[in-house]
Amino acid sequence: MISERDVTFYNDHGYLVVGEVLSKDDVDELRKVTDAFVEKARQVTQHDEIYDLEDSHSTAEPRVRRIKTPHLHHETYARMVAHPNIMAVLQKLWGPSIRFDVSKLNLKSAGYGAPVEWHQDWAFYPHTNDDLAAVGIMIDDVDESNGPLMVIPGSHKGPILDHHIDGYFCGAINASSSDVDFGDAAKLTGKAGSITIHHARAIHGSATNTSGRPRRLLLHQYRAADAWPLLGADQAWQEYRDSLLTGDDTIEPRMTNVPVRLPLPPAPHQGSIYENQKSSKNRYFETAEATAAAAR
Ligand SMILES: O=C(O)CCC(=O)C(=O)O
Repeated sequence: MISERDVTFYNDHGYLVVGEVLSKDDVDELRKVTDAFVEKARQVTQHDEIYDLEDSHSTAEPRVRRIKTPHLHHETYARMVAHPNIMAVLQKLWGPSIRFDVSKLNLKSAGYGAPVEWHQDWAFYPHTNDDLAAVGIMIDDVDESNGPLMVIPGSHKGPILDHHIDGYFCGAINASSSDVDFGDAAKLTGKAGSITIHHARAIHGSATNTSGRPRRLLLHQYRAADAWPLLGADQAWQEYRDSLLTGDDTIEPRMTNVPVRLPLPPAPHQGSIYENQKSSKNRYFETAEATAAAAR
């Protein structure tokens, strides 16, 4: 699925886009299932186990920001977790033994889909080694105008930046006090059925979708089987072991020299990264609500 050149690119830059990973049938099915989930959100009035809602959500106009753990809620999403093409890409990067962590589907709907402030996934879940990445399946065509995922090239080799505010974790980098040049960000665009891969230490974020087209990205978090979460596994032991998708399991974590900052004490707003980031100050991306308020 990917070449040695792609591996070198990923190792140097901390991200990769791979085209034609999913078939058109897979993409059509994902769209259909996702539309049905959004329709069902009419009955939902607040965040729950499945739905994370936009601030402007209503039953008349259901606005879903994220479907949480979609692989647990529909067989179509579950089938994508160990998709052979995705496994082939990850094995080329890390070797044979791959473990799944969790999935989430960020909808970033046309016209208002919420931004995600700059952050490093590693700030949320440091491990004993950093063979960890998030794979984003593009359910829609993604271009520069519908809120592509953006990554600061090479940032996966740098420090873990401060993701705290007022002494609490907030899941976002303070854009005005960091010396990162966010203008350097690469925009991860591609046709529906492509995937993005970003290293867990890479600085990334995405803007409000002000275009007339949705940008639905189904994100899967994966790790090498020998990368152990420093905060401990969320699941029961057997469930953790069952999350091995390919290769061999081990109870001997591989330790490497990685920078760590713990996401503690926890963010005051819980439930999703969007909620965590609510307490951040000096936001980089303007929300649709802020744009509307400024226009009034
Ligand atoms: O959906 C996006 O553009 C950003 C995804 C992300 O970084 C996250 O959900 O943690």
